[in-house]
Amino acid sequence: EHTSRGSVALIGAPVDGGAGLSGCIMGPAALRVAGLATSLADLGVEVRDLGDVTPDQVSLKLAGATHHENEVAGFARALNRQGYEALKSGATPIFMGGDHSLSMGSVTGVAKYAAEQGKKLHVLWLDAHPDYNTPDTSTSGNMHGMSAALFCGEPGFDGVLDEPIHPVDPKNYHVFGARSIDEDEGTLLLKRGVNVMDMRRIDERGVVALINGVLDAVRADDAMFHVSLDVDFLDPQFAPGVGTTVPGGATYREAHLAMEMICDSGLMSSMDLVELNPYLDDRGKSARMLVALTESGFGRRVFDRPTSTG
Ligand code: 6HN
Ligand code: MN
Ligand code: MN
Ligand code: MN
Repeated sequence: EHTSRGSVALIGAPVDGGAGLSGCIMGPAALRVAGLATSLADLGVEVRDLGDVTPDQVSLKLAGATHHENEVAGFARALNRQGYEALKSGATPIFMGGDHSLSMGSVTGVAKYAAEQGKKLHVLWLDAHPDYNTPDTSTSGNMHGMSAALFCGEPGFDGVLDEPIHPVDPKNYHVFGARSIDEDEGTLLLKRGVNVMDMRRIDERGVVALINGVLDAVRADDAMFHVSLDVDFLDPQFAPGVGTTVPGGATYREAHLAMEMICDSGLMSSMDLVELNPYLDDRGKSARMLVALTESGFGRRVFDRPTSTG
């Protein structure tokens, strides 16, 4: 009872310049080697691999010490178009990163499609970080820490996309697993009313109550639902192949439970798999983890049971 959309479209996004460390360029290749397409096919999902996108040529200068804006913007523009087209064709796009700056393209493309359908878009961000810096608040200049600020319509990103965006309402931006938030970033998140579920809240309330809260909000709005999975959502012991490890992350079961509940809801309409850095990985461990979590999001279960809500 996974997503009602017909098929999955895999879209490779080997963008690397948004992260502080290089290596995410190999992410899409590692996800293919780890068997993402065949794993989904084995679950009865129809899969098309559209290959890696070719970034647009862009010439742009953002404020402050922002790095690699042309590479990031080039991928964002191409991914925006591909994601929009994939949804229009009836498929569920899965964007294979690449660093998290790719969501500047994936989410804005999905938002464009949602707006055309007269629908709102909710975004669930499974990540150690909220990625809500602007070129003004960022202390690193790394654009993978800015993607959500862009798609929620914060200022400072003029010229990254080549058309006006349909901003996600910050109240419909749900961060799950946060445990590293920059000072000015935190101030902005509070001001905008973003739904930040940090690790302490997950410890206190548990995955089930919090994820059900998100799913209820999506249902109440009859909205589209994008899930963005950053490798560093997981505790580094389960997924070391990422440049921005932070201790105290989601366990193997917490992460799977979240994906299983998302699957049962039937609500997910698009997904990102980001920040996989195969150069830093331990014999494919993190790539396999992303594949396994995607399987849980598309119907893999240990045991069938009469009700899906347990
Ligand atoms: N990510 N907040 C830090 C920064 O540089 O802005 C870390 C960003 C991490 C990015 O998780 O995709
Ligand atoms: Mn620059
Ligand atoms: Mn991230
Ligand atoms: Mn992160």
